[in-house]
Amino acid sequence: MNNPFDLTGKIALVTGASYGIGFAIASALAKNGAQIVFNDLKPEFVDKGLAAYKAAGIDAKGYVCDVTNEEQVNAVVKQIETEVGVIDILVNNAGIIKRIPMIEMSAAEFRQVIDVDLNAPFIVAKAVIPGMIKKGGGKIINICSMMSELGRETVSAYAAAKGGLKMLTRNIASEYGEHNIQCNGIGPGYIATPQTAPLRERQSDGSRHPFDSFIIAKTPAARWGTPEDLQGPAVFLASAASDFVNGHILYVDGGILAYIGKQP
Ligand code: NAP
Ligand code: GCO
Repeated sequence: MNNPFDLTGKIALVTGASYGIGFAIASALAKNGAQIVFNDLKPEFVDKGLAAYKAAGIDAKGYVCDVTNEEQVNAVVKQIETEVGVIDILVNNAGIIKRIPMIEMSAAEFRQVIDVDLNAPFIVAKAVIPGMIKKGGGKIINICSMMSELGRETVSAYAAAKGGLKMLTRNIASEYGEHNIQCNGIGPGYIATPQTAPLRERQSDGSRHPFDSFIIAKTPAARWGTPEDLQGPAVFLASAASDFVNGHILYVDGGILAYIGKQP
């Protein structure tokens, strides 16, 4: 039996992958044989990402592209198809969060989060799927969240976007499964990246941030996740090992969603 996790010959686009979760996932796909292409908002971040991939021994290709801009996305996907080849694997990773109490959040701020976290995965998937259909199939992985299932104070826009992304994932799976396209989600728990750094900052007296302690108590694994915790699940969903897995959100959360939380 061939190695079902082998990605040799596959072209993988990972959005927003200069660092953080995207970089970790792209690195794992590369280590399993995929050719990595990634984008970021600013040339300096693309350059920083290229240097990081090179340092990891990965020959990635980087493109400057705002995933919320359909014209830019369509142009970059065409450029990738010309310069590298038709995309086999798409990881919709790029995302932002704004932590603001809902009644204090402007509609523009709400829309900005929806734009990056929900509209952009639609835009990029729409640009990539026709090539996948012509090629005979593909893999789409949308990076969802605990907030695809749960709410909490100050993250209304993010939860709305990630809840919508869960259903967009299921709908792409439903609409394009007959073209041998599998679309699944990864729902990371609380992962130590720049995005969650404010939630882990040490207090002035050197004690843990209250939210840090809260997450430790809510996680059976009693730790924050690392981007590397997401690598195996991503390789699984990007590979032939998951050819009959479609419309599934794989939560990689150390058990948070199964657990009521440790008694204080
Ligand atoms: P991060 O450290 O903030 O990195 C986000 C990446 O997305 C950055 O490279 C950023 O580029 C890029 N990006 C943002 N807006 C973009 C746009 N309009 N166009 C192109 N790129 C854009 O976040 P992370 O923690 O690695 O999270 C990555 C994904 O996982 C996000 O979708 C996030 O919602 C999700 N997630 C994170 C956690 C967690 O605990 N960290 C848990 C669950 C889900 P710039 O640097 O140029 O801004
Ligand atoms: C927050 C965090 C979370 C994580 C992640 C959890 O403020 O609650 O940023 O939203 O980023 O999405 O899965």
